[in-house]
Amino acid sequence: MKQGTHTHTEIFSQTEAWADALDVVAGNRAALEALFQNEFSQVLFIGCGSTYYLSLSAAALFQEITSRFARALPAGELWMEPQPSILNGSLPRKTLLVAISRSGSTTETVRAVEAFKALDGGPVLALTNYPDQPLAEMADLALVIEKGQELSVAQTRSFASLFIAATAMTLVAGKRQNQLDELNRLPPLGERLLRDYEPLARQWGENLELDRFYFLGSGFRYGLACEANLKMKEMTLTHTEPFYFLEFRHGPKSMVTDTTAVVGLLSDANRIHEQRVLDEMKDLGAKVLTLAESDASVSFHSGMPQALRGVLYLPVLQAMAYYRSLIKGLNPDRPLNLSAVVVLD
Ligand code: F1P
Repeated sequence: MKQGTHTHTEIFSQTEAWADALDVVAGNRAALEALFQNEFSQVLFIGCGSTYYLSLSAAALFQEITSRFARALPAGELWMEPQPSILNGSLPRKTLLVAISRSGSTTETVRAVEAFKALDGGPVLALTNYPDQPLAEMADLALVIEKGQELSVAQTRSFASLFIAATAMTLVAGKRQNQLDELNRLPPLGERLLRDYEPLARQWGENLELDRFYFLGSGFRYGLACEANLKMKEMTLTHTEPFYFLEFRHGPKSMVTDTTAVVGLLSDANRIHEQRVLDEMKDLGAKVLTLAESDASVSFHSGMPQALRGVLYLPVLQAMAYYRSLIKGLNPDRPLNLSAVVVLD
């Protein structure tokens, strides 16, 4: 079988998994509404690697949309330090734990949920792609997006499916019915992006003059920048790093050379500040790639509110990493030294 066949299939078919995620949330609407009737002191999102980065993005989005306190932690941190993570029981109300895991069997995530339940921290909501795994079985409520399952180690359609589920779940929590319906526009928009920007993804992916990538994103886009950074590491063994936009000036920009790519996940409201960072990096010799609703290297033209369309930043960046992996003679289906699930004995 040709190198990277699974990854290619999973990236370019992913909008089916996006639609499945929307169906699963719709099917669990009543249970989600009942869950969010509760007042929580905090909503704690956890995951590992890709799903930790998803947690960063989901927590920022949840807090922005619901105005409830939300944060993200690596699952390993909750496992090792459960009591400080829920403030040693000092919170006036329970914590909602949102555990995110493609496999549902990553040891740190399972152990973290066990530790949280042992402390009677509060209810557990699972977002996962596999139904018959420990996480789905331990959760009080599990959103299982089976069409996000994948054979490749590096997460692509699984991540996007779980991110859409997190976005939709957040809109339920925020009682935004009209915007929930609007999410159904995402799968065709994703199809169009993959079709229209496949050549650009390939062109940037196959440019081996670029030897380092920096992904910049602010707000909920920072977690997505982290994920794009990880795809590039896992699939292509390239030095990459993510930063909040304005943070890049405070030291890391010293690394910029004329073989550096700087990828900006632009917002709407703060674009003027973000673009200024990118212009400064271009003056330092960087090659700049922008993704935004409009007037960018990759323009979504979605007509959707910014908080609903975060998933649109992913497909082209996943495809770029895929093409770079192939041109480097690597196999994106089997990244070096990695397994699909980290199981500790
Ligand atoms: C998460 C994970 C990531 C890693 C890679 C494989 O597993 O191990 O840490 O980046 O993408 O998946 P999961 O808990 O989401 O199944």
